[in-house]
Amino acid sequence: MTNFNDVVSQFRIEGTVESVSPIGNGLINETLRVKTVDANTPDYILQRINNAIFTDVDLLQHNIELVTDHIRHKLMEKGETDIERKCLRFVQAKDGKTYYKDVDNRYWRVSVFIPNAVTKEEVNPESAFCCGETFGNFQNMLVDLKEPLGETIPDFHNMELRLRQLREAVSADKAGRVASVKDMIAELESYADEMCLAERLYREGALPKRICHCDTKVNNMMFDKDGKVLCVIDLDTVMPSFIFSDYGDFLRTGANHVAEDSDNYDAVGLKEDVFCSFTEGYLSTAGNFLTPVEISHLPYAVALFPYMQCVRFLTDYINGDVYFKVKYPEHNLVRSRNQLLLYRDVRRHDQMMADFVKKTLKQ
Ligand code: GN1
Ligand code: MG
Repeated sequence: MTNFNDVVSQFRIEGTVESVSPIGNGLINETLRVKTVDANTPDYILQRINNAIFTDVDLLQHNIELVTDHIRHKLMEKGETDIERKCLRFVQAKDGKTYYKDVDNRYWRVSVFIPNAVTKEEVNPESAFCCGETFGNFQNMLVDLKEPLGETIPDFHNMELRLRQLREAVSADKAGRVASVKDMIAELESYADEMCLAERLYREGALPKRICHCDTKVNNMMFDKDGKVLCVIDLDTVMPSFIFSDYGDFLRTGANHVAEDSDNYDAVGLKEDVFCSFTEGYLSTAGNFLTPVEISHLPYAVALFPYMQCVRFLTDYINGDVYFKVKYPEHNLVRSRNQLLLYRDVRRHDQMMADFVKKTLKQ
């Protein structure tokens, strides 16, 4: 059993720890809330970094420090108030680093808990606009970051790599599950070339990489009590990527009628109203720096992310559930079925999405 108090005592926190308890529902890291006794000292978030996935913790924390410092600086320049609630702050360990490696080679970090804030699990058309605005603004703020960021998970959203990983999993068939998912694999393969378009455009020099969040879910944002966005959290995957990552991945979860792991398959599908308001919000802050190629491929991005996530969940199912946390043996299979159905429904909206993007930019 981990003694969390011992871990926390390695960091330069203020106050005395009262309790440490789990919070959040991420699939990768373990997250805990640290309450301090005195009301005048902040509470904290303690996280165990999953270093099987984020193998270079030093690079990871370096990226996060660069990003948070840059954003904090921008907010100060703009004369923003309440900056501590609008930008995450990581606490130094005794050696001055923003992480601590314990005797069992486990990595930990501590950030200041943002008080009087709430997270949301569901998106509605009203909040979708703010979400789009916020992620567009996040990319916009980082457009002029001078120092290059490393890739915390190399080729994280590279569709060609994700397909190679699926094919390798299929050949190895470690968990003996391939025979039961043959149809799905064949269907995914039939869309493979089309879905690797971004990588081809990149090689041709037609599509840039920019600093993106790469895990744009509504539960990775903090809101104040009035529903206004305070800040974006979960910065582990902030790295150079195609802007499709932030735009498409948000809609993958935010605009699906059901959760990504729901087996209510008949209900899976794209919420058009959320698509429309998220797109309007995103273009209101990102529209001025996006290139025509990026803009014309936004509908492709909406299809790409359910497709990619289906490939990733199915790969993990075939490998015997080694990456995503699962609650029952078929969990990854259910998730991949759900994402494939979402992909199909998104494709039925291709024309509508393209028309809507055009119309929004004309306004
Ligand atoms: C993982 O841990 P969480 O839920 O923030 C994953 C995302 C997936 C998501 C699917 C580093 O994110 O890419 O979209 O699960 N993060 C990583 O629910 O692989
Ligand atoms: Mg998360």
